[in-house]
Amino acid sequence: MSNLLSAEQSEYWSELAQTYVWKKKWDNLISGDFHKADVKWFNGAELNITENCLDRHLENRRNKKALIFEPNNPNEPSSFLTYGELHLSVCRFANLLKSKGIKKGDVVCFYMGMTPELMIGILACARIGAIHTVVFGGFSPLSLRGRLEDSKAKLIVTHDGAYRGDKLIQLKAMVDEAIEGLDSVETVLVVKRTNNEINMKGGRDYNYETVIKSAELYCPPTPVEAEHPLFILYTSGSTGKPKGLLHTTAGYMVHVGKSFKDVFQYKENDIFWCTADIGWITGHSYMTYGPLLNGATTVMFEGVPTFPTPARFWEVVEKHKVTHLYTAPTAIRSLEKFGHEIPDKFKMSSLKVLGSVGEPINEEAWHWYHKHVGKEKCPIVDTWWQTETGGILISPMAGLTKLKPAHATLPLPGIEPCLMDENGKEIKDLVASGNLCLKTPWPSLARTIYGDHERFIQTYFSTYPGYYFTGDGAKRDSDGYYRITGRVDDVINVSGHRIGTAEVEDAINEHPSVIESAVVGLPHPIKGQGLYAFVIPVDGVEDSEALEKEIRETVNKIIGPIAKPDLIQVVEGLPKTRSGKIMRRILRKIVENEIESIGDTSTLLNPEIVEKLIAGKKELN
Ligand code: 6R9
Repeated sequence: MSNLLSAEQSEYWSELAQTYVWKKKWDNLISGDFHKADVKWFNGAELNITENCLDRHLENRRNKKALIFEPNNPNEPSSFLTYGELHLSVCRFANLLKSKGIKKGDVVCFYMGMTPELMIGILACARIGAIHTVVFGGFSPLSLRGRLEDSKAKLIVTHDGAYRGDKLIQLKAMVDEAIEGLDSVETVLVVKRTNNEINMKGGRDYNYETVIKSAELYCPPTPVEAEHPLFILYTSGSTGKPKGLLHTTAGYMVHVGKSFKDVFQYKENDIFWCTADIGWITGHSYMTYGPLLNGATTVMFEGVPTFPTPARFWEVVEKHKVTHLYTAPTAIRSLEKFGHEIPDKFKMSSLKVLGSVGEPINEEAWHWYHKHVGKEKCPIVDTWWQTETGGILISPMAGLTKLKPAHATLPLPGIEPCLMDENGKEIKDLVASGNLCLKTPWPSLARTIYGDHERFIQTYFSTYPGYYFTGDGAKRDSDGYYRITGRVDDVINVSGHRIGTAEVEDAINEHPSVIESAVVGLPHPIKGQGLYAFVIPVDGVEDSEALEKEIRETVNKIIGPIAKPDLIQVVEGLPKTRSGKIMRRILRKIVENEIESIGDTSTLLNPEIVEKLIAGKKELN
């Protein structure tokens, strides 16, 4: 037993783990500590997570719907897979992967739209001990290439094209571009969706529909060690290139399955709809693994909230009798904009619980969601967690925890958050505000940054030795409730997606007319935060619409559309310290219109620049 956990915590996690199916039980619950960032759980155990998601339900839930698929276009019929059918599909996909040479420990990349094959595919990897890495379809070919180089994926699964609202995204063509000259990718499986014309390279590219035909119907689950990698998921940090967070099998399973049940108070026959894309952690944990571990029915939606009309979400809720809707504040705000008359037309009487995730939810959006969607009878669970934490850590339990708008409230069982002051000490007072850390390990914490354990230690365990540092700031009130205030590092949360300022700056600086740039978060009515870029051009280049357009296009090409700056201000200089460091704090104050709290600028290398930046500030339309 680790001296990090209390006896009660150890008992809690081991009793919980007993509720799952194991090939071999663990010898010891936990080893390692936060100092070396080498915590391991359920040492010596063997299992297969898909046996827990699928096989064990076959006896009682074979004919129950596991997955309901709602296509982008409402005129196309929806479809579903029962547990029996999902099990069969996963087995066949797993056999197909094997026939293409994929073995335990190999990495398989998914760059797809949201169709059942994506969920089937990642489960097929888990079935044979291969590691999945899903790259969101909104990332550019260059971003995809970076992730492929880092993960050394041998096989990619993609679509010919993907539908998102009124757009057709040419995924296969983007894959072709991404893997040009990249030898590590041996095979590309192409699932047909849009029937747009694509190029197929002989010996490398295969039509999924053709090759799946010869796949055997049953694939036994490969037993893997508790700490065998389950997936890699890339996310942005405050510096450098995206980090591939590595999650392992047993610990992830144990916490994700239980947190799903606890937070949402899931009951048999509920219909759970998480609107996230599987390209993000929420789609992994609460569209796929969490619901399936509990034998639930999970809804997968291919489209976007506003296509073909802003009533789409409410239509889906009524059509599939959704009981749980789990979405992001940015989606709520984007629908709020069209007026409450739209959701007011829908009874949505099936709804029992609403969820929020991805960014702080502002009180106005909270009340709108509560009144017009939940009709004042559904609790809202404001769930705080991260790609790194694997599952929800701080959240109300629906119907059990007294709610406070915009508060993530209390930690889940077994979880021990704390707040740190500016001297790096834990704040013992109940009412406090500080940087949010976790004091003790929990099973679903990521184990490392793929290929860079040193960076893992540096990023999460060095700021406060002995603690996991989240990168978020938070407040704690007299009820012990946590309210997450947002990132305290250089990560910007755009529509609930994490974007590193350094990454965007590097992309902007690739433009030949740019010398230097600085990107900060911009308060944004829909996205929560947008991106505001200050750009220093080379001599003789003036601010122009054409330049701004080119800069956005450069970012689009290097990272993808989600990282395009909302506003670009061309400037002659940036406020710098005498050691040459950009004073981002000042830039943030300018962008947030908090000029009076900029403070003393006299120690800057170039104090005169501040006034000029304020004078030239751009505004959202
Ligand atoms: C699950 C997910 C993590 C960051 C996190 C924080 C913000 C997530 C939140 C929230 C306030 C909530 N965040 N949930 N902030 N209230 N309920 O979103 O993972 O994409 O890794 O983002 O999102 O800033 O640190 P990920």
